Amino acid sequence: NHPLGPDGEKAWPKKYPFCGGVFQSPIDFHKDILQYDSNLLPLEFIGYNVPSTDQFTLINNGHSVKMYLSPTMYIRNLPFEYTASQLHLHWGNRNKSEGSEHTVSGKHFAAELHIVHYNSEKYPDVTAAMDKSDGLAVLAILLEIGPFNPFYEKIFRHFRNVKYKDQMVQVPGFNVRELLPDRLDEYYRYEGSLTTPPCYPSVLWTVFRHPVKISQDQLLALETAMYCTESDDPEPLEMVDNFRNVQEFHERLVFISFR
Ligand code: GRE
Ligand code: ZN
Repeated sequence: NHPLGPDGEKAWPKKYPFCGGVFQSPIDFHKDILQYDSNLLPLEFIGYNVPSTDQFTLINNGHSVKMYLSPTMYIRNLPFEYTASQLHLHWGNRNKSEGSEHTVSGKHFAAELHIVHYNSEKYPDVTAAMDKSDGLAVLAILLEIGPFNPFYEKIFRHFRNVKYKDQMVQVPGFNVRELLPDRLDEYYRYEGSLTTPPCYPSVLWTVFRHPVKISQDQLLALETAMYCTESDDPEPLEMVDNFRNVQEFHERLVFISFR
């Protein structure tokens, strides 16, 4: 059994009780649970255009590939001001490119980008915020196959330098807004959790309705570039299928900004 994703996750609640608890993510967006809310405004992104003289650290943490963001990046138009912390991806494998965490009417997308922010009005840093009910805001971008995407390539071109766990590389700053879909006004909004242990129910989710396209080659690079294991491990473990299954969503609603 693979330690990540659908196989590994059955064992999570024993060690991490929140993983078996309430407000868990991801979920399937299907029509019975969706409710239009006219108050959902497009988010505003401040400081997202990071100069190339600044650098982001990209790291293979053994579960995903994660890029630390600049504390000068933040979002407005949520209940609080949220400051950027990191982004990371979830994906499938080369034979089954169905690695998104959230699904729409039961359908997976190829992969999913998460941009994690913390409530910087109430908490001093992401560690203090991550277990608080109003602690985090995560933007989720669904990825599907299409033309080559030069903006995602600004991250993907560094994968060769983070093949193994704990490897890291510096990435020149760029406009992180370019990773988002053109339409920022249409999204799903609900209260959920981290999708990895300890699964704290602390995340205000914004999942954009419109997927972003990356090429077949770029997706394959994501699905095959990395290992969960360190470079000297005698039993290398490919980093694939690092998505969690959709969770029960009883008695809850997802608010949508579109009809
Ligand atoms: C994750 O590890 O996948 C994760 C975080 C923080 C927020 C959401 C999330 O680390 O999915
Ligand atoms: Zn995630």
